[in-house]
Amino acid sequence: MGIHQRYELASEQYAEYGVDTDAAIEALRGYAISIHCWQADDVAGFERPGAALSGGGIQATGNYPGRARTIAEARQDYERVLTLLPGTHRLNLHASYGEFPAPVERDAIGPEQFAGWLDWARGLGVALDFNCTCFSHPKAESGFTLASKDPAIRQFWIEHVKRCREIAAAFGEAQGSLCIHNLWIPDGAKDITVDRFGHRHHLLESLDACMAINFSLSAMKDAVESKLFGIGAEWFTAGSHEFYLGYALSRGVMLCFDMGHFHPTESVADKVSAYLQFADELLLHVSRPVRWDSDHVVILDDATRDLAFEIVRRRHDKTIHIALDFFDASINRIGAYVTGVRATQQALLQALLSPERLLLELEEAGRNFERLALLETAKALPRGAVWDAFCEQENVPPASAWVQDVQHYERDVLAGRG
Ligand code: RNT
Ligand code: ZN
Repeated sequence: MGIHQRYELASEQYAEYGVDTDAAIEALRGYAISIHCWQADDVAGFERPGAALSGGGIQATGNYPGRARTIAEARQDYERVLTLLPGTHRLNLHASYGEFPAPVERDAIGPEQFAGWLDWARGLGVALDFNCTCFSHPKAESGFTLASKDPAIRQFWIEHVKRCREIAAAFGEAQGSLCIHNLWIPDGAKDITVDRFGHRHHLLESLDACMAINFSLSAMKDAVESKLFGIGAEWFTAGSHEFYLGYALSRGVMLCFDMGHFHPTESVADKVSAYLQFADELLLHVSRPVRWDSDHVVILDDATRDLAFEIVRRRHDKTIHIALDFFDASINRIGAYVTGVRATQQALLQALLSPERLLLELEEAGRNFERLALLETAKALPRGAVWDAFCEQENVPPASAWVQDVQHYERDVLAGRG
C-alpha cells in the first residue's frame, strides 16, 4: 500500500479520537530544531589543525571513520543531513568552529571569523545559534573559567563570552531571526571543595560582567545551561541547576535544560511547566544520558516523548526553543544526526497526534482508569503513516528509505576521509 493510502486510513483512525492529522503535520512543520554542529567532528572544533576535545568534563567516545576534519567537510555533512530531514531547521555553532586562517585568541574573536558560516547558512535558508567555547583550551585546564579564583583567567573568559554574545547579535541581525547564545562552562572540581560559595560568587560576578551589554532582543538572547557533574568534576560543579535557576530568573535570561544534566531518575519534562510559571521562554538540549551524561544519540524513548508532550502542551504565550546535544563517535555521524533529529520530530508528532481533548475531559471528570487506557490506546495508533506522509510532502525519504542514503554517502564520501 502506498504512503498516501496508508495516510488516508490513518487519518480516519485518528479522527475517531478527535485528532486532525493534517493539522498535526502543519504544526510539526513549525518546529525548527537547532542542530548542533559538534556531532560531525566529535566536538573537536576547527580552531587549529588537529584540534580535539580536551577537558571540560565531557567526552566523545568511539573512533568510527569519517569524522569531518575541516569546515568544508563539516558543511558537506550538514548539507547531506538536511536533505534527509523534513522541515526547516537551524544550525547551532560553537565558537571553536570559526574560520581561523591565522590563530586568533578566544578573547579576540569577532563576527569576521563567522562571516563564511553566515553566508553558507543563508544559502541554505538555515538560521544560526551560537555558543561560547569555554573548554578545550589551556586557560581552562585548571577546571575553572568564569568561576576561577584567578582574576586574569576570569577576565579572559569574560572577554570571550562578550565576544560571543556580539557574534550572536551579528548573526541575529543578519539572518533576521533570533540567535540564541547559550553559555555552558565546565567549572568544577573532582573532590571536596571547601569554598563553594567563593567560586559561585565569582561566577555570578563574571556572568554579570559578560551580560553588561544589552543587544536587541530580536537579534540575540542569552541562555545559561546548568549541570550536575562532569568527568573529573564529580564533587562540585559551580553552575548547578539552583545556581542558574536563580541567575536566569533574577537577570531575565533563559535557562537551558540539558536532559543529561540531572540525576538519572529526574524528569526534565516535569521541570518545564514548573519553570514556565516564572519565565516565558526556555531552551532545551535534547540528549540521551545513558547511566551518566553520555550524550548518546537521541531516540524516541520515554524521556524524549515526555518532553515533546510538554513542548506541545505549553501555553501559547510561552516559547520553548529546541536544540540537540549529543555526540557519538562510534557510529556513522550522519546517521547519528538524522536519527536524533527525526526521533525528536517523531516525539513531537506523537504529542501532536495525542487525543488531548478526550484525555482532558476524562482527567477533569476523574475518570483515571479511562484516561490511562486511552493513553495506552493512543500509543498504538498508526503515527508512522502520518510521519511518512509528512516526509513525502517535504520531499525527503520516508522511514524505510533514508538509511540507504546514509550508506551511499558513507561509501562515496566518508570512506575517502583518511
Ligand atoms: C556539556 C553541555 C554542553 C556541551 C556543548 C558541546 O555537558 O551539555 O552543552 O555538550 O557545549
Ligand atoms: Zn548541553
